[in-house]
Amino acid sequence: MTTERYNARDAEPRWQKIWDERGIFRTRNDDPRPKYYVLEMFPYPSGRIHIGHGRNYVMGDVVARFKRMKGFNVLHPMGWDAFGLPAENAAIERNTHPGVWTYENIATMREQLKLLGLSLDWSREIATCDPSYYGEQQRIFLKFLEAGLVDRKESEVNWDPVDHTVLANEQVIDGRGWRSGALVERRKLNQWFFRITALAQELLDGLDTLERWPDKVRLMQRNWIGRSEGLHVRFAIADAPEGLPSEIKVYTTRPDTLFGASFIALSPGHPLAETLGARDGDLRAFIEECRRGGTSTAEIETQEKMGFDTGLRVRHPLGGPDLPVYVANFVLMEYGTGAIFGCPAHDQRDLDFARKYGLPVTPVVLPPGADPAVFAVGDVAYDGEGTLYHSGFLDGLSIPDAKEAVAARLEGETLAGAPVGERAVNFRLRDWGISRQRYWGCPIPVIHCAACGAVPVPEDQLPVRLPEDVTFDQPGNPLDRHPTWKHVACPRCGQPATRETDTMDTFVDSSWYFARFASEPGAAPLQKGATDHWLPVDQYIGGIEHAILHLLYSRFFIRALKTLGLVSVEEPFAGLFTQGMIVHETYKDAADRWLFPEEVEKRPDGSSVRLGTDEPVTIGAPEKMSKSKKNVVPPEIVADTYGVDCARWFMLSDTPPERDREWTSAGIEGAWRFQQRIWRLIGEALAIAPAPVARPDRFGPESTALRRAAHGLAADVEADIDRLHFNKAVSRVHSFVTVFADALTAARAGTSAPNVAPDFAFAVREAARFLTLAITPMLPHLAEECWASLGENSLAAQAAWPEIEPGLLVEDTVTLPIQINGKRRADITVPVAASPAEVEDAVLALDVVVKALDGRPPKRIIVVPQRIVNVVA
Ligand code: ANZ
Ligand code: ZN
Repeated sequence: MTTERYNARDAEPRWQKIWDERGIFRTRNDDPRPKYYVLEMFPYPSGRIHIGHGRNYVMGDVVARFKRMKGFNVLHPMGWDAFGLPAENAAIERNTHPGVWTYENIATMREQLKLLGLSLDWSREIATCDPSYYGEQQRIFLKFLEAGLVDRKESEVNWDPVDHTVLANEQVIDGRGWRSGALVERRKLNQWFFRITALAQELLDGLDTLERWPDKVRLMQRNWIGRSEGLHVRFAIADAPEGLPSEIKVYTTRPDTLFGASFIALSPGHPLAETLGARDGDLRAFIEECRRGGTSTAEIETQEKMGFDTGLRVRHPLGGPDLPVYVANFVLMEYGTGAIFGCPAHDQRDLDFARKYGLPVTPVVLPPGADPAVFAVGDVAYDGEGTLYHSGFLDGLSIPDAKEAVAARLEGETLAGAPVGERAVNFRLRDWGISRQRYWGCPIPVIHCAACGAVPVPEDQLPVRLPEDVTFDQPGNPLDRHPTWKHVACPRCGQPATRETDTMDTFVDSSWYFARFASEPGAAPLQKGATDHWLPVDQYIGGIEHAILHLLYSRFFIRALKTLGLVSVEEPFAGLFTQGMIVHETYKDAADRWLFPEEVEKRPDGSSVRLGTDEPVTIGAPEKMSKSKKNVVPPEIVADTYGVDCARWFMLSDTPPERDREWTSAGIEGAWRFQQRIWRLIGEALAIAPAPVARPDRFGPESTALRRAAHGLAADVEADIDRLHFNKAVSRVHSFVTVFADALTAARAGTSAPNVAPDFAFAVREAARFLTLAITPMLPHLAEECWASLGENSLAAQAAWPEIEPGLLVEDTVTLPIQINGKRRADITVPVAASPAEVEDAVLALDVVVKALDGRPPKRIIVVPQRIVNVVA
């Protein structure tokens, strides 16, 4: 068979141009077909993409193309998460404007994505740094503000004392400012917050409805929201000095351990700590010390425990001894009441603290089976189950019963006329601080007036645009330094006022972009008709690194927008898939410098050298592709050598999509060979059956077998793609190609081709069509080429998924157990259609049966069709 090789370099751009010219991936909102919305997390325009970035887009594209073939009106858009710090850093380094850098990157990356042959509706493309996008975001902010979903409150930031600037968490490296190297301090600033905690319970409950989300992600969100049930307990301060409050309120989830309490600890940010600090220089210095270091919870939790004895004592609410009051660095102001009682025997942090400051360690929970006379706590707190002891009226109770007993008792006690104990629910979730002291973000649309306070920018003055003429030659926020931008008249009283110079966290930008895509190009964002039509996103695909923040913030946004009547759904993403990464081995030269894969030559003897030299190269383990380690493969190189279909095929094959996949040249070459094999096979099919054949009335066994395989292929690939089991879909195609090739070989051997029987010719053409359609979502360019060569004058991209004849999927044989005198002796496989007489003949011919009968005829033989055969010898 002489067929020319498939030339991807020629075919791929050709088909992409045709798709583009015919606008076949543009989606209309008034299309009557059922909707399907598939979205991959939109990229940050950081520069160039490498092939590792492509995996989630390719997966989304397979789904999009498949759903189109299944008759859905598919929305598959793309945009750019375009605000953020790297653009400012680039602006500093290159002395340019962040917008210039960003839009250049967008242009490059758009072309790179197009190279992958993604079926995207580019007409809906958005960049979050576009005033039409962020202006709408300002409108949403003001609606949230009006609805009470926005707060302004003091909160701590990372402060660089040398550069005099606020640092983002990622700019704090080992506790120091990234540029100045100065030890970072914590400072309090007035900042804007979204009140995500107001929806904590809803966000938690909503997780139960997300059946098409990975359990892992739901669990991560559940933990992040961190609901706990506990008790507020008010401790009276003994002989409270003048000017101090008379009590301290703590939050505890372990009221059962109250008899084991040995101290009270306040957060350094607790109002009482601050009041005491104002009177005591040593305490003030201690609080200052606690302020050093970053603001992240992780950092606070890993610091060594430190405390300061305030000298205050509180009364034990159940009559135990008085407890000392410390200020301690491990108590967070933002959680519970910012104060705790410490029970060292049953909490590790409290134990570490108690050991350091010589406080009593009294176990009150006895582990099952432990001897109360000898049980003691050493360096490890006991937080398991057990029975209360050393605890007065609680002795002998289980932990849950003791919790209940303490809650009931303290609810009944009073202090200054109010109950001592009150049941409380707490969430770990914090309000979402959105203020960033940066230029390249969405300006917060508020004006500060000395007389009127924080005044919303009036609707008709939106968007509040970023000024273009800014400089990055000094540290700090250019919006703050700009000579004119922030000086405006108060919209309320007309007096001189200043704009808010903070911009929004870029996570705000990504919390609603999927809703923006619902509008047709040119139409206003967040139109009810459009969002009602498209939301929720049916399939969202992205990295597990976004399991918590991005997904939680988006869920919050949609719920908040729903409360405001702006959308109708409660959850943004009905289905979520988190894909694994593409990894690649790393290369280093003799001088320990990273090398790009294309700079390395692998020699047949197994050694590796720097290309064109004899310099040895050290090969490192496969790691996530990253620019810094140079283990990246640009999509252009793949497109030029093998074609992007090969890259797509490779990324989908072998490994389940949620796992990492190692990029190897052997793998991509394998994909290339297989692509050629499909192409040859279609050519061979055409040689056997050059023209369409009318459907015959009857099919012979060879034709039926081939048809079964082809229909099975379509059914299996369909089921696999529906479950996102792309690697299985790939392996189905592999198996089918073998079956198909064997069928053609057998046919050529048996007949003087092309004089094959019409039923076989029909089956061959059908198989070629089915194969082409089955690969269309995955190998869209090759599929178009095959489709055209089959004489179709439509596009494969617009073809319908094959119609499967259910009859051809039914198993055509059945395996029956055979009992001889009531004992199972053998199995027999017969055609489903075999008559009882035929089955009887086949059974009687079996060796076991012949032996058992020993020449005599059977007394009886009972065939229960499709079930069992009984032989009575
Ligand atoms: C006494 C106690 C005894 C506690 C014991 C634990 C074990 P979850 O479950 O995560 O809600 N806590 C309360 N507020 C805190 C704050 N602002 N900073 C640091 N820790 C705080 O955690 C609740 C427990 O964390 C509370 O229960 C409290 O310590 C501590 F054997 O109270 B517990
Ligand atoms: Zn005013």
